[in-house]
Amino acid sequence: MKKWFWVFTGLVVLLLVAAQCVAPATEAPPAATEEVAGEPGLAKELYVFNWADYIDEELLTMYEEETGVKIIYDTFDSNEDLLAKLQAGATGYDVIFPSDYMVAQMIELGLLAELDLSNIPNFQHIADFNKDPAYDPGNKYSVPYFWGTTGIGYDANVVDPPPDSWSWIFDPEIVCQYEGGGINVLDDQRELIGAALRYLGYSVNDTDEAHLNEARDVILAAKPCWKTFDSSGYIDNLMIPGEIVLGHAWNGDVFVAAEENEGWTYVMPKEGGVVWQDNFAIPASSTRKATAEHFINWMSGPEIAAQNTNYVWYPSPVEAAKEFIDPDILEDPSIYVDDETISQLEWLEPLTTEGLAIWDRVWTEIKAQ
Ligand code: N2P
Repeated sequence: MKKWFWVFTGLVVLLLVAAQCVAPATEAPPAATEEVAGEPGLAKELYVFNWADYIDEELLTMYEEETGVKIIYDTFDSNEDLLAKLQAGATGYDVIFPSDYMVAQMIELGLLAELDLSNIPNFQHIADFNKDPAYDPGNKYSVPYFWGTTGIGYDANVVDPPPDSWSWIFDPEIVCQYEGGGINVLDDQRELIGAALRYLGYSVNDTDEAHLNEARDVILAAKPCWKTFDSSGYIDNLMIPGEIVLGHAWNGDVFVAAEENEGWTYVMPKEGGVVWQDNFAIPASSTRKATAEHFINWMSGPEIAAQNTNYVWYPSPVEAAKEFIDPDILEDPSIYVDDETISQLEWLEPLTTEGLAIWDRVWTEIKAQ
């Protein structure tokens, strides 16, 4: 009996040892820069941080399927929000989308990684108008993503006559007629104060304290009759009939709303507004730079960039994408704006430290009331 006991125990031990040899070792958590099996040199994950409603998310899935890289996608509300997150030490992001003036500000602060454009061969397809911008000469830190304008969107089924001026956003006599269904303004410091400055006949980059106080007073007089302050969820609201009928808006977003309700129309006020360009950039803190460059290159391929424009209705800086872009988009002068219109618009420029302090105070006063 004893003998059989030992034989049996011995067999069990042998089996356990053998099983141990074939069983996979427990995996250690992946290091940030661990490579994926499929594409040599690519990280397992990529953290992408973009504006809301600003990509055809099917492209993210396509990229994941083609490369095996998993994309962790998140959104921010404004350039200032993006900057605050990076400055607060959010080091996990690999690809971010700052606008023109914010690229300049981030370069100055040392927050961006220098790009190796030889890893981004699709850069060759970027149009002359979009490349080598004043905010980043030689595109050392940024690759153009989309560009566009900021003006007024309205539902032509409700708003009549058609707005042609910023007074439709700032004159209480007009604005308060739409108190119920409803006006939205962009919750964006540079854009909203900039629009009020333009309404008053000043530059969107003005730092004169008296002018900024005037802009604040214009905003505070209209504010009680505005329904919402929103720049990230407002496309959804534009799609709900009667919810929002008029607003301060980025052009592409109004065209997306028009897919649901064809009354939605975009107009540039006669006082002029903002022309801008948003960009891919890599935070200096990214540990997955090669993968980030690979993603930027992939997104800038002509057919991919065209699919993205066909979804978000913003003009692509990728010249070679044009042949794949829906003609309705390509031929719309409110999307592919002509040079003459652009010459009446302004780019937002980085402010001086003193100027920024006044803007910040005015913005705080606007938000506090
Ligand atoms: C799209 C965001 C546009 C960004 N919802 C404007 N710079």
